[in-house]
Amino acid sequence: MTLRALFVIALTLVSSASGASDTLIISDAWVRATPPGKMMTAGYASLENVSKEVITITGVSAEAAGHTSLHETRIERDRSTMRPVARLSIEAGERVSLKPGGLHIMLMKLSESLTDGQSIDICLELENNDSLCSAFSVARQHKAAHHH
Ligand SMILES: [Cu+2]
Repeated sequence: MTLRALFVIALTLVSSASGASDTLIISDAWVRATPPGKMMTAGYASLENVSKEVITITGVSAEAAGHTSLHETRIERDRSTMRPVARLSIEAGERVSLKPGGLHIMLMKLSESLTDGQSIDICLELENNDSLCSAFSVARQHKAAHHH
C-alpha cells in the first residue's frame, strides 16, 4: 500500500468521525398536513447545537417538495409576511426553534398532499458541506411536547 493510499484512508476516517449528527440535534420535527387543494406547507423543529462551534445552515432540501427553503414569518404593519432566510447560524450551545409564526422550513411544489401519520425526510445543508437529514412527522397541528 502506498503512502498516498494510507493518507486517503486516514482522511476518510476523519470525515466520517466528525459527522454533523453529533453536533446539531434535531428534535420535535413535524410538518403541517397540507390543507385541501394546497401543495405547500411548512415544517418545524427544534435545533440544538451541542458542538463547540457555530453551525450555519445554508439550505434545506426535501424529496417530497419541488422547492424547499428556510423562511421567517414577521409581522409588519399588522400584516404577517414571510421572507426567505439565506443563512441561519446557531451558536455553540444555542437552541433555535422553528415554530409557527417564526422561522420555518417552507415546502413548495409538493409532489403529493401530506396527511396526518405520514412522515417525510428533510435535510439541512450546512456551510461545511455536511447535510443533516431527519424524518419529520406530518400532523394537522403540533402535538404538545411532554414535560416531566
Ligand atoms: Cu414560509
